[in-house]
Amino acid sequence: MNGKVIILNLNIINLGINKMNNRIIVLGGDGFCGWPTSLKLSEKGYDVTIVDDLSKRRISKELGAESLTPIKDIDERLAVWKKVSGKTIEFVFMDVSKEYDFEILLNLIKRVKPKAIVHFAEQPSAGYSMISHTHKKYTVERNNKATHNLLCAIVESGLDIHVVHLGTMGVYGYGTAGMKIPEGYLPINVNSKEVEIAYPTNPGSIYHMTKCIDAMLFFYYNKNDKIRITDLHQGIVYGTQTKETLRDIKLINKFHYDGDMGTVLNRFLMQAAVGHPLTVHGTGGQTRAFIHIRDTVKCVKLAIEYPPKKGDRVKIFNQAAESHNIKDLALKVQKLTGAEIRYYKNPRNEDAENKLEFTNEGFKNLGWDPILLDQSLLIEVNKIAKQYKHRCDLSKIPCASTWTKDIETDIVGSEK
Ligand code: USQ
Repeated sequence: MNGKVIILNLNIINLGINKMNNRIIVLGGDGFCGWPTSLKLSEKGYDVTIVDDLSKRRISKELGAESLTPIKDIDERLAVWKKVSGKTIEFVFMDVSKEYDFEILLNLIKRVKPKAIVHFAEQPSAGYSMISHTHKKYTVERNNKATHNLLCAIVESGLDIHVVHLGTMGVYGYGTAGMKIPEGYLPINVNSKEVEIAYPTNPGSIYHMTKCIDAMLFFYYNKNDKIRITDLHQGIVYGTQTKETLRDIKLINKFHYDGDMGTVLNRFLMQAAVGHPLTVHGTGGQTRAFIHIRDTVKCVKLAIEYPPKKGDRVKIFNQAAESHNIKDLALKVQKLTGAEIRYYKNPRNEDAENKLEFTNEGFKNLGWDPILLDQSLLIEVNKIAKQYKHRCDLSKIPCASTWTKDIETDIVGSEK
């Protein structure tokens, strides 16, 4: 009698384990957002497989500007993670944008049968995408083919897998039309009936354009094949370290500072650390959305935990904590460090000044309490930059790419 009860209980336990799918594939898991996200998911008990072709490392070499922080080989990173956490992350070297890797991607998906695939595997820089026609074509081929191959592979696998994609706030072009930018859908009135349309896109670079094209691919595959998709419209990320990357110096996250791959706030803090004037484009009147890297990983985890149901439309979150004006950020960094601010002729084709308001209720309703910029966060990034400033090549600081051929990036003013 007792024996029977035990067998029954074991069956229930087995059923529970089999039903609980904790497997996640992270495409682009070696990158600035992908690496700390993979570690967070692994720490939280997910069984993580990283897929990456290490192309960001190749691009750093091409630009002659490695990460300011020293990044270990992926094998060493993963071995150190195993040592400090006791957890194994599988690594698969693959370029998901390439036709010759499609079968490998499909077989991987069929083998792992993940609950979700997080898609970071795209060329992430607006500046890099504008360097030349070669870089424009590379960015389109890379980003849109990667997304399309992933969607095709999921359909082909016949599995019900949630795609969590890292998009950008920049798909909307930073104009607010007098209202807060909604999370993907805009209610409008047609013949006295309220309907919702996709909020209009207005990309400001080839990179941003690829994210708009991704959105179209998502709408189609969601409609036709019922793929469950969450698109994260992320703002500019600042910060470097997360709880997990801090666990060993060899797990440290990337810090791009150069004019093409680096983003504005981390760049200003690093410029202050090496004694370079802060490189404000134009008047600095541009307003952008920002998020700390620690919140990036939190939001991706929340997106995985609250997937859309089968048949739901594409779910869109604005993954950004707050807006900041570029000049105000430069003034904050100047106040903290005493750095000189320099105004450069803007290398980009963008509005000299804009307001930016957006809603981020989606994640807040799921319990997200956004990290807001304060002095301690600025000091934290500035400190890392100071620690590794010997690795900086000063000649790589100014932005090299221009949006159109006739732009020259002269200095037009300064503020001490
Ligand atoms: N800027 C400066 N000085 C600099 C660098 C940038 O004034 O040294 C200005 C730019 O002209 C722009 C703003 O700061 O007006 C933001 O530039 P950025 O290079 O920090 O960011 P961006 O090119 O917009 O792209 C970055 C990430 C991208 C992400 C996007 C979010 O590279 O992956 O999708 O931020 S968002 O901006 O919301 O579209």
